[in-house]
Amino acid sequence: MTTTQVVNPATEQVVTTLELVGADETDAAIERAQRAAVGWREIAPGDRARLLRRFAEAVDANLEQLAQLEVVNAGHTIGNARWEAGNVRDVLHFAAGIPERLLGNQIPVAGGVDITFHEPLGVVGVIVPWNFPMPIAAWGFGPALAAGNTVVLKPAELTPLTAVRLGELALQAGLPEGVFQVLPGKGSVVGQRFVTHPAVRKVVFTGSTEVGKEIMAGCARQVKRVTLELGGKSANIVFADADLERAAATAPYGVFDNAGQDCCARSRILVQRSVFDRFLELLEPAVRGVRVGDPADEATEMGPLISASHRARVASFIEPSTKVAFTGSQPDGPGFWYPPTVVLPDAPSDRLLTEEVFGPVVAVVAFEDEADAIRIANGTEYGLSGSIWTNDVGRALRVSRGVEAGNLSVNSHSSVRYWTPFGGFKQSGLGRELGPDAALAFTETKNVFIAT
Ligand code: TAP
Repeated sequence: MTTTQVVNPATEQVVTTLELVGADETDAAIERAQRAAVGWREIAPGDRARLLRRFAEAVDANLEQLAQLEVVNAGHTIGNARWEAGNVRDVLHFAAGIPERLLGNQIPVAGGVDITFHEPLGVVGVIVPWNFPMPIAAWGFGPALAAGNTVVLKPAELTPLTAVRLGELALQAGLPEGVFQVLPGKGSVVGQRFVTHPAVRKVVFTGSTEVGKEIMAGCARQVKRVTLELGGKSANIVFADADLERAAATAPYGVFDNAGQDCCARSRILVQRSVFDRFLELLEPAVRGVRVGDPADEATEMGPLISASHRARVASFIEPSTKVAFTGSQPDGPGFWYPPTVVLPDAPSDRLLTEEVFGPVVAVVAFEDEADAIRIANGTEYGLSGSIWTNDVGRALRVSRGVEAGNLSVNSHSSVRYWTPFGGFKQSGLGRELGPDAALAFTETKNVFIAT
């Protein structure tokens, strides 16, 4: 059996060694899930709801343990990790409201009655990246289970610990065996088997756009359903009429949260030319003030990057010719640290403006007017999130409608609420998670006509 060493990215110490699931065990788990699906879809809606509520309560009762695991495994700050475990609980409570509300239609027809049903798909495979191991897992398994599917879940190899614990909590809460299984393993083995095994009827993939395209192509062979949550290069657009002090004070947190390893990171700041210099003056102390350090310390605002190789990838974006405006701090000693870094690219083609760095690096550029801001914001293959800072409500709405992205916030940097839809335009993804319709992505609509 292959094993993997789980490393604490803040200390570089090995936390534990975990056995990885291979191809045969993946097949066995998928077959268990297929058998369990028969019973799970037949459970009375109220009982399925009750089991999901119990699962949510088990997560809540173990919230601190889950959060501490994420601090150690992913280097997330303890504040963020608590929010993430709480998000799993909330997604499950929200999902628990679904079984009794999965309403079909009754459509007027001649000669009979026409009704629709939202049927579960069967087995759903969820593939999770390392950047937000808990919430991203729950956004898939919560609504999928609620809609009557069984779930096999593959955490990222680097960050399996919280997912494994969630699998245990599901069983403790009373979910039947085989309904929710966590399979730590390699993407090329376990993840690929989700794509190729015919009993897996849908794959929910969150990760890089590159791997997402492969998953989509693989799923096409079986016309397998797919939801993709991929990369981003989101714009934080600051107009001259905005509250500049607040825009500058909050901009670091819109990009450096989770050390920039966030698909929604506002990694391009677009500033109206008339206030460009003033904005940079205000941004500098805000960036230098970001508290980078031990993620277990309650006061810490930014932890390390996930691994040495990821740090090397982030660092490779800063070339000798890169104009670095200023940087924040980073601790000495072991750990995969990288300081908050603000760069001023010269050309629109600079890869710091076009590629996802997935680290604490932000590029600041000037724009002339509203049309120019929208043009620059949309000048990327991605379209996940973004922010618009202005005190003109008409402009806020015009620009919100103009920017090609799935999740925008005005005068704030919020992207995610479990009861509002989340997902990307263009190459940032396909389909939506969360929100009122989350469960429908895990069903097929069936139309039945009954002659009277
Ligand atoms: P990836 O390398 O794409 O990995 C994501 C997951 O896919 C991991 O579990 C990985 O397994 C698995 N995987 C890799 N190759 C596979 C294959 N051929 N078949 C099936 N599964 C495979 O991404 P990452 O570097 O971990 O995560 C960072 C990326 O995720 C960024 O681009 C980021 O923007 C994106 N992301 C997007 C969102 C949303 S919501 N849009 C949210 C978070 C992250 P291993 O662990 O074994 O490699």
